[in-house]
Amino acid sequence: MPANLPPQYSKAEEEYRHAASPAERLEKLREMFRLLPKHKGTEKLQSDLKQRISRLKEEIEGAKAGRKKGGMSHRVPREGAGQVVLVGPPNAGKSAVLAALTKAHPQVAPYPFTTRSPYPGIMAFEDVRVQLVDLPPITSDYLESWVPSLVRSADAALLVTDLSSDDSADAVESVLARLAAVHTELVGTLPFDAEDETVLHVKTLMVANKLDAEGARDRLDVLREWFSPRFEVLPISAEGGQGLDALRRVTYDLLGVIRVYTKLPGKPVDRARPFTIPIGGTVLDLAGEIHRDLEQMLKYARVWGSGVFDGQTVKRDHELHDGDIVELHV
Ligand SMILES: Nc1nc2c(ncn2[C@@H]2O[C@H](COP(=O)(O)OP(=O)(O)OP(=O)(O)O)[C@@H](O)[C@H]2O)c(=O)[nH]1
Ligand SMILES: [Mg+2]
Repeated sequence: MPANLPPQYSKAEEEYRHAASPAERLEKLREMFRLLPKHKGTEKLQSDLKQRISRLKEEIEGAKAGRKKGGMSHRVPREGAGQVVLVGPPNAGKSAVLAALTKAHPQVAPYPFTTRSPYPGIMAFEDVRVQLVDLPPITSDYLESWVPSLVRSADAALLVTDLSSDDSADAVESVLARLAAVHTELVGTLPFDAEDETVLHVKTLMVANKLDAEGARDRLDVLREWFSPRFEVLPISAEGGQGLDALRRVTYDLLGVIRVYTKLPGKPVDRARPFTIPIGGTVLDLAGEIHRDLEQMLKYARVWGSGVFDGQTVKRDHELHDGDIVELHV
């Protein structure tokens, strides 16, 4: 990639990689093309972008034609502190995991290919809410066309595997390969510096389900041997209940956020509803999370919590910590 691309281009590219729908991706690709300086050094990139734009246009037109025949939209509006998708091979217990962690009632059945459309539910973890989205299974020859964009726009993924089956390592490799083929890589740890800009990495935890099944412990050892250190493997039983508390916590941890409580001057803290911001986020990030205008108006804040004395006055760029209480002054 040429080093002299304007920052607006990189911003559009970042937005492209996180776009939730093909239409949004197309808009971002066009913006990237517009922002790309047109000279000899970018010729390859220009032609590459043009190709991607025309391919995506075809894809969208094809999907529109399909929808007229009775298809439906599969977007899932985000809710809570973050969105986590459930992916995996057929019959692994993805829907059972959703049913165990939330109040949702997806169909759970003893045969593969039960789930056909995205099914959301809200998981409570302490005082935060995390949205889980159950998805249809993925195999080497089955991947619903809309699944990759939902995986790409999620904040993290749970890769559910089946400890009652001897084929689960192979089945998981098929899931990973199928998603990788559409530039979507599930990874245990996000790369510090992505080599290939077209690939989107999604932070993922492997959830080894059906720990209650006969022979599950031995299969768990095999899975750990096979997939570590690529993924952390958490054994659970969605139906027996083992490991579910741990799963709630690590699912929240996957989001990489902290909880911050706000208060008005002279009033007690509002404990009912924490705001969540990315780890490393500042007072300004919190203001932006509350309201866009607040970001502009914010002058300073007072903080009760880590690394400050009670009620210390801090600047807009002060880094917040989990559990901090913040009073914003405009
Ligand atoms: N023994 C045991 N069986 C489980 C557990 N979780 C799910 N199952 C069973 O596994 C089967 C598949 O469960 P589902 O939740 O429908 O699996 P899925 O991954 O959503 O399947 P698809 O939607 O077809 O991809 C059902 O018969 C469940 O009862 C578990 O923790 N232990
Ligand atoms: Mg299912």
